[in-house]
Amino acid sequence: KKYNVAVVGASGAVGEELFRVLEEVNFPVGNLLPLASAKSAGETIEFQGNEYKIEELTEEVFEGRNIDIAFFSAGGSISAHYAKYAVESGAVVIDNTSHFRMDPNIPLVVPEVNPGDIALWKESGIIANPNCSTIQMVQLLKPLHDLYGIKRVDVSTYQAVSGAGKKGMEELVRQMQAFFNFTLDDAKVEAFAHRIALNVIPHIDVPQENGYTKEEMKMVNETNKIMHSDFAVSATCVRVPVLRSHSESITITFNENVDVNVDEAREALGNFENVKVVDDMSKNEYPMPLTATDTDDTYVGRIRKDIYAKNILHLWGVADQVRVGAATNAVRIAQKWIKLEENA
Ligand code: 2RA
Repeated sequence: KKYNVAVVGASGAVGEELFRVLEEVNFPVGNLLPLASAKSAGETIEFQGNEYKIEELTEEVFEGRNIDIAFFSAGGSISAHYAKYAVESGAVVIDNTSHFRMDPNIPLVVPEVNPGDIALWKESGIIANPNCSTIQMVQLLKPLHDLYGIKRVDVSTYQAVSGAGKKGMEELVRQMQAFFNFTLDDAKVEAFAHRIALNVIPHIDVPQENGYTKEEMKMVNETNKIMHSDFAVSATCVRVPVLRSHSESITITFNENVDVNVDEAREALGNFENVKVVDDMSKNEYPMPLTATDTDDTYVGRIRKDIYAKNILHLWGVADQVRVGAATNAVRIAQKWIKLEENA
């Protein structure tokens, strides 16, 4: 059976990656409907050797198109307004924005972690895709939570500029060009609060009243919703001048009585679906953005026990956030949704 697929945000960084992932996994696409704002409508995209014209996203565009699966990735306000029209037309919406994530009636899914939640899609017609930095973290937390029971997580992220979309990448490249032209001081700052070239910015998304940023609070709230847990999480989210793939330094405190065995933890991580352990300091082997970019795996290394407390483990995780943290996760949700429908 083939499935008719719409992609809202077809000209964006995640939209473009979605087409690539759908092609690579040989997704059973029937008709394809690429959608975007009026600005990008009329542009073409290539999929499986054919050219498709991007159509303008309107309230009526889904009518009579028999769309089965609609991927939304064009910003929260677009999903807030248009997702219902896709649902009313009979499609399941897989939404990559933050808009629906914390709605108690909408499942928030990382297929390796909480695939069972996909079945709740029927309540709203929507399945939410978590934030990129949350997805790659819960893939590492889940096997360790099952093994030892987590009490608290402290994470610092090193997030690539592509997390802010194409404009983030373009800004870093433009500023680096300016650096080599000796004009960096005059380079435009638009995508981030400060210059990102040769800098590090401890500020991602909107500041909240509690002193954290929205990105940091996404990591706190989404983690416990996905994992059906209630442990403490504290995040510091930082933008770094890397084009692609987010890195995370994660400190995990397990329940009081746990005595962490590093080999056991490493084995649990290595056996987890779509996680790869790269961890041999004697050979300078640990994951880096260069390791993860353009792959569908989440990499983990620098796995080590705390020097002072037997129930604390430190590790370093890296994943391509455009793929694992967005497009690939969305496609994996769709694949599981298809299995569920076909077995219904
Ligand atoms: C970022 N988390 O990296 C965002 C993208 N979803 O800015």
